[in-house]
Amino acid sequence: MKPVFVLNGPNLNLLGLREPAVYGSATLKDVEARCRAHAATLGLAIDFRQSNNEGELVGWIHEARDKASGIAINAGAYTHTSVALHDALKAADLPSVEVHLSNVHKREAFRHHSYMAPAVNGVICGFGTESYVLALTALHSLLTANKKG
Ligand code: CA2
Repeated sequence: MKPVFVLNGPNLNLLGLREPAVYGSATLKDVEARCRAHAATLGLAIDFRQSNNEGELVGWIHEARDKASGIAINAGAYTHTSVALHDALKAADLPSVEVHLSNVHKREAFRHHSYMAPAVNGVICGFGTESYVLALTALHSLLTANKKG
């Protein structure tokens, strides 16, 4: 099976280095390692990437159309601003999950709206690094059932 793309947006490269009270002490490398270990138990391959550039993230979603079986995306702050990422996810037409470390609904009002949510199968937020693990489990279920929701 093709890999699942795990895509991470702006500032997620700072995880564990700043704001541990909000995002925890795990670094993005730690999150990647956790994803790799869990994906292996599910029999999934993953391609884990991070970019601070909206256009690069759009390009990776386009690439996923041919090269990935599904997408887990933490678009960071672009979650709340990016029609371009919304359109790319819709066009990709792959099983997909929006993921957040924090519970965005408990935070500032500007984080309550997501442009990703209407373009994906489901949303997981608020469980820290575990959110990624849950997102991979959800993608595995979608892929096993071979449905797009
Ligand atoms: O909770 C999440 O996963 C977020 O996607 C994280 C984004 C934020 O803009 C979203 O509203 C929710 C922020 C990315 C990480 O930003 C950091 C900033 C400073 C230090 C560490 C991480």
